[in-house]
Amino acid sequence: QAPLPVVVNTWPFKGAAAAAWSVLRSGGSVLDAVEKGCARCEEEQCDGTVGFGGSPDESGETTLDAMIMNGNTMEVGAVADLRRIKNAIGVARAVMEHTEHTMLVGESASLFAENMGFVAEDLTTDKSLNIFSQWLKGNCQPNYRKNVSPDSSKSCGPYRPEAEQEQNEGPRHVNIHSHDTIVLIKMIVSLNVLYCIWCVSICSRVGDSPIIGAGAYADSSAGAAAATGDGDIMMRFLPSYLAVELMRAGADPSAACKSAISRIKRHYSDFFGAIICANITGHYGAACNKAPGLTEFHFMVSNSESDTPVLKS
Ligand code: SD4
Repeated sequence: QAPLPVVVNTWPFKGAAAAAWSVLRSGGSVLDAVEKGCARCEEEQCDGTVGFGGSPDESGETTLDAMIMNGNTMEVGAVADLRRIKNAIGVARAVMEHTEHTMLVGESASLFAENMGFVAEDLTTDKSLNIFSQWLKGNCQPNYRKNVSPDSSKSCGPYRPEAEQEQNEGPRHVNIHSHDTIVLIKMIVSLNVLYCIWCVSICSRVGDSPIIGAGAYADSSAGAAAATGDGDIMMRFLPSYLAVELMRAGADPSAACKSAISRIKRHYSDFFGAIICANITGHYGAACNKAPGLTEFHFMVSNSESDTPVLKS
């Protein structure tokens, strides 16, 4: 038995880890801890990539994905392609607590949020505008479309389908600077969160973060897991669900994460991504695919052993 509770979050997002841990330490609920931790990242734009001002879509708008899951009750709230609302994790929680639904998407999700009292704001920043204007100038790789070609002299969009000819999918340019997710795991109940995005993505693109079993999964009878990385690839394998089921079958958390990563590697050997998980005895683990752009993966652990979040890799 390892110390419980334990909070595990992806990437060296110390502020988020500290926010979640301080809620638990002062006797707050797990859901509050998860929400506060994720919300801290939304406010701090962790690493400059989470939350508002993140990479825009092809219309220049930043949209957000988020999910929160209660591993005791198996209730979930998720939002995808959320517009104008910075606190995506708060909206996900509102979906869970104030509706009978599991996921709301797009403009209607934003209207729901506004009706629930969330403030509508522009999610654009100078940084996201700059990414967008570089993209308009053709200064980025069209790495998220296949069998299409730019219909102008630019090297990226707008695109039209290639007429007859099959074109191989080029290398995917996802790297440590295009990650945009904070995922927190707290045992017994769990959570997860959010956000997607590429350098620039096709409008209405949804990542793995709000997809149950892909971006995260929690079941208080087995454990919880969450994923970060190239969601377009990773969601095809439900790696978080797989990791939890492997722990249920007796695998230790590190082995469960490694197996979930290996499953994806069979098809996409150099995909960019990592998984973290924790079981109900307080043990945790992580694994990443050592690939171009990700040779080492860092995550944070908070439990009573140190009482402040500790960086692991
Ligand atoms: C996505 N998985 O939307 C997210 C991005 C991410 O670390 O986690 N990056 O594909």
